[in-house]
Amino acid sequence: MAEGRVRKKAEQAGGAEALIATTRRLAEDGGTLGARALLSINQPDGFDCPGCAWPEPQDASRLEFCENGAKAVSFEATNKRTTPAFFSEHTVSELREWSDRALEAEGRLTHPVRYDASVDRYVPVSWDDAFAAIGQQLDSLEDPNEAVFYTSGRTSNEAAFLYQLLGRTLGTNNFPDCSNMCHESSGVGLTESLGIGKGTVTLEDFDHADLILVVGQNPGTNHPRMLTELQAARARGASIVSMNPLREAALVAFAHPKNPLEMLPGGATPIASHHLQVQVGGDFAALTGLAKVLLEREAASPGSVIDRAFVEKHTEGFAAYADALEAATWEEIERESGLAQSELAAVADLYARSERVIACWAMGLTQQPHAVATIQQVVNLLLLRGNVGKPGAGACPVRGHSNVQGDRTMGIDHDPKPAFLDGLARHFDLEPPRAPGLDTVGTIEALQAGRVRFFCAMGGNFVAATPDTPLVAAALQKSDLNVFVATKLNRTHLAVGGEAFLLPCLGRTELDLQGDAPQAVTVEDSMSMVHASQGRNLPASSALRSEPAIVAGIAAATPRLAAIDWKFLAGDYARVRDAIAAVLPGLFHDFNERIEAPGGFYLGNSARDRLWSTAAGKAAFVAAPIPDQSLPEGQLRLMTLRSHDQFNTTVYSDDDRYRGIFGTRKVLFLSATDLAARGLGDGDLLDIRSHAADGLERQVEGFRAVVYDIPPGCVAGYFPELNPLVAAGSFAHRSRTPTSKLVPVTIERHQGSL
Ligand SMILES: Nc1nc2c(c(=O)[nH]1)N[C@H]1C(S)=C(S)[C@@H](COP(=O)(O)OP(=O)(O)OC[C@H]3O[C@@H](n4cnc5c(=O)[nH]c(N)nc54)[C@H](O)[C@@H]3O)O[C@H]1N2
Ligand SMILES: Nc1nc2c(c(=O)[nH]1)N[C@H]1C(S)=C(S)[C@@H](COP(=O)(O)OP(=O)(O)OC[C@H]3O[C@@H](n4cnc5c(=O)[nH]c(N)nc54)[C@H](O)[C@@H]3O)O[C@H]1N2
Ligand SMILES: [Mo]
Repeated sequence: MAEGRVRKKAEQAGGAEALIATTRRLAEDGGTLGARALLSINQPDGFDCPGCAWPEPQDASRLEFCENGAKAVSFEATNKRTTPAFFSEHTVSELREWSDRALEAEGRLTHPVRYDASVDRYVPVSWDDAFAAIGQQLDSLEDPNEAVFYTSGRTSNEAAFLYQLLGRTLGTNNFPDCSNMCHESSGVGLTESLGIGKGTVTLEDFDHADLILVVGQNPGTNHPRMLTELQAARARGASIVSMNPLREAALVAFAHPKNPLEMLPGGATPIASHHLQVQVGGDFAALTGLAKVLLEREAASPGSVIDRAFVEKHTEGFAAYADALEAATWEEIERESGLAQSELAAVADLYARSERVIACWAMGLTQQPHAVATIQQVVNLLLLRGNVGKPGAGACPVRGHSNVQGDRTMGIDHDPKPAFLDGLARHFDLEPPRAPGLDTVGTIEALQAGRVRFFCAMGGNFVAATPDTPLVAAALQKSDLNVFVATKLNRTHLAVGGEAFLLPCLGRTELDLQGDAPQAVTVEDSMSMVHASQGRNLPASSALRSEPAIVAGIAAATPRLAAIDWKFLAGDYARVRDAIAAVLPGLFHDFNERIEAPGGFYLGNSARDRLWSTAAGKAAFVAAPIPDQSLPEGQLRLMTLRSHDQFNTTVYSDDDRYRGIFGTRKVLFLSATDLAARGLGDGDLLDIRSHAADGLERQVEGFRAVVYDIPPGCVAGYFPELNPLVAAGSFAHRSRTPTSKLVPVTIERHQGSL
């Protein structure tokens, strides 16, 4: 043990040096390197990386952090400050003209401020006055459903639990969250197919898989620590198949020669053994093709491919699924997927030869119009060979925000599970509302209709992250009171409504004292491991409060919520955890004791144990015909992506070095074929127009054409710059996730000068 620790220290130092080099530019921008902070990322007694939700290895001697995690930490640990003096110098109208990047570059918020319409500025306010005004407003609502509580996935379990408790004590389930725009489709699809909306694998399964599918995901940028697993799997002979319209760096492509993949464990070696360059939205057809080959092989040699014992004992719906596969023609599979039958057959045969298969996916699947049905095709494929509930196999939706999965478990859910509400009712002696509340798309509709009087955002950047940026910004202005809890200024905070409060909070990396006692929070990663996180950095300002303290402050100032002793609860987060344990005893019994274990504890997963909490008590094959997604002549399928230098709406720089883009984010990646067909060339300036069912005109201007290896008919560009093209009314069936990955667009040469 002692030896392990010494080795860990040595590795830490080396790792930190490399990271310091890669984050030097951030320092030049005014970010502190936060070297001390970097050293405690993902350590047993440190804080959880605020980057992504990829789990930490259980082996404590294995230090895990990555370049992009370091960026997230450095960005929070910046020494720049957005003070009341800054707000006195700039009107809110003026700040609306600033770029998202410029707003956040001002650094950490330091003091609570209130919007004063008479001077069009945020002005200082005391915490007590802010809480009193917010509490009074909440108390005055005639209908609790006039209030909306948004959450972004960085919020800790403890803060999220108190936040939902506030809303439900008030009487609403209006909890839209970033998950609605993210993995909602996975939750909906998996719940119906497997009886649980979470991934079934643990990190250890990656050590045993023979084949790992990576569908619609760019781990080299968005989950860099996942590459460690993929590379190790490849090194021991496992196959890795990527399905993606792009040959993403590290996974498939070599990096731009001038820009080596410094921080990628795989160096310049592509990790994937096979690449299926599917067209945007073509996954349903591709997955149908793979399964069709498997059934054909099985018919030729019965018992050779399908795990019949598993299918019979554990599943239902196989016959209808087999019928749907038979009905699908190769002509339509090839046309809709953009892939040749031979390519699909090669991967299907590889799948049939593999004993243990993990399927990973992210936004490339979840943000399509047919996302839920497509994810269910992934599950169907796994079920065919019993690849759920055995070591080295399973479904792995790779979550985004570091605690987005935990927030759901804590009840940040517009459609909460009855058992959770029963637990709240029992423990807090209240009658929580049972009717579903507003999700993100529902909130946008309600804002536009003027039905929201109170909007609160626990983190995030609602205006920039949602579709239809300008329309949402205007709609958020219609509310009577907006409350924003945040670490940095962003576009959302400029949608001030009748009144607004901007309340600055501690970040994950910072020391959180309640009374004199340092507090730990907990988070749940993408593989259902719950563990503690404790910040060490000195807070960016002595006026900051923690998210739990802010929720408790608001609740305690709201007379109609007086039945709960909020300040007592938030005074020691162990008390919040005791309450969570009481509400969810099955998952969180002995919560405070169990987080003492290094690495925390595993929440378990029923499907992993082959217990199917579905209507039929079995895992479900879900059959559906291949959707027709053909577009009118001339339209292209736009997918909106992250660059290597951003975290969602937070843009660190205008570079995307793995894709060879420097100094601008206003680009559109297209095939040479599509450019030539329009008489356009590489580097030309374009205007992009989208086409939605509502007929509204949506356009962005002056984007530079970049010829790229992308299937003809498909184009790509960056989120959030392209969000004005995504229509709020265009969302995935059943999950209502905005379709950020399949936006029908046309392009033309830019009119006028820039
Ligand atoms: N550094 C960094 N890390 C992050 C984030 C960040 O912004 N920066 N964001 C976090 C969050 S909230 C999330 S949700 C995750 C997001 O992680 P990803 O899902 O990897 O993020 P995207 O950039 O949206 O990339 C989607 C990938 O899907 C592919 N794709 C697009 N459309 C299709 C399609 O129709 N079919 C297929 N098969 N592929 C398609 C794209 O080419 C791209 O490779 O990352 C998390 N981690
Ligand atoms: N077109 C398009 N749109 C998309 C996507 C896409 O791929 N394409 N992806 C979608 C996805 S997957 C997601 S998850 C959403 C993301 O949507 P959000 O989660 O709403 O957005 P973020 O950009 O992650 O939020 C950044 C802000 O969070 C605040 N913040 C940072 N840390 C903390 C903290 O510790 N506490 C508090 N209170 N605030 C903090 C800062 O003020 C920062 O400005 O966007 C979605 N929108
Ligand atoms: Mo996300």
